[in-house]
Amino acid sequence: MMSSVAAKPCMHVKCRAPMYPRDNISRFPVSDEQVSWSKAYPEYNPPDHTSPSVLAKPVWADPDFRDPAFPQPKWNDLDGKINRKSHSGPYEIIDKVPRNPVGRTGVCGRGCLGRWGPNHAADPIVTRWKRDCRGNQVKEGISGKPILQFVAIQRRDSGEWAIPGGMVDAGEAVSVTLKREFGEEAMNSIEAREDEKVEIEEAIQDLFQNGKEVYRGYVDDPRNTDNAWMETVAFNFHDETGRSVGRIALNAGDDAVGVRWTDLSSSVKLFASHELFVKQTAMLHNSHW
Ligand code: RP5
Repeated sequence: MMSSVAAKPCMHVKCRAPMYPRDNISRFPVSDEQVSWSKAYPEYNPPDHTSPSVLAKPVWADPDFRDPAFPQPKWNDLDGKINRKSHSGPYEIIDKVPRNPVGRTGVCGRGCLGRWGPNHAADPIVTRWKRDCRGNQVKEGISGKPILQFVAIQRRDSGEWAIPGGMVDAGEAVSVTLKREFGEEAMNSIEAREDEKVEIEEAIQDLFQNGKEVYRGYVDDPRNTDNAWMETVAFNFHDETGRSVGRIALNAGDDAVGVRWTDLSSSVKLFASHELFVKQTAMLHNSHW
């Protein structure tokens, strides 16, 4: 197996956009030079924002641990069924809450993320070779390399194209999250007929047996804050012959409003850090990028 991309990013960009997504909150401005916590920024005064949906205490959200009424969780550790370990190594606890390991984001609190500290996700990158009507691999004109395609979904929240990933539930194995999210978002398994469900299940079961990890670590997700951030493990599942998932009709479901096979190239624009994960996948297969 190839080694996946190093888990220690030193910069984030998408989580410093002027507006915090969904809630219409302005982020405190943070330039590239002001990201690092080691750089003094005495004027830094980010809004403390946690979305009403998180404050409503759904099962996937933590309580406010800044309130002494709540016992402190096991930071940097497995906390019951909740994984509070970071793929990037130990993070700091400042004023009772975790601090973003990459640096300032312009917002503190949790925003719309449920967990203080790392919020764990998993991303399935399902690929096949692009083929012409005779079944021959299509090569890109200039690089001469074969073109890889991956399954992209269009996110309901931002309209951006993305890998069909999702949050790892408390106590859930990453392998289960990968299959569940792909089935729900790219094949609409939730609304499929029983006979369709069997076909989807078989195709996914077969293909998802042999994945290769292409990334593990911090995600530059627009929802990140100074105290809560996304992390993921991205796996590539490759359908070499195109006869497994490659031949099943895609059907957007759950949090996705669109789904399609997308050619991999450096011009692809995706949600959060997903371009990095698909680039790693192209490198793995020595395909056109
Ligand atoms: C990203 O958010 C991850 O890479 C993953 O794709 C996604 C999980 O969040 P939801 O799609 O469940 O909102 O950071």
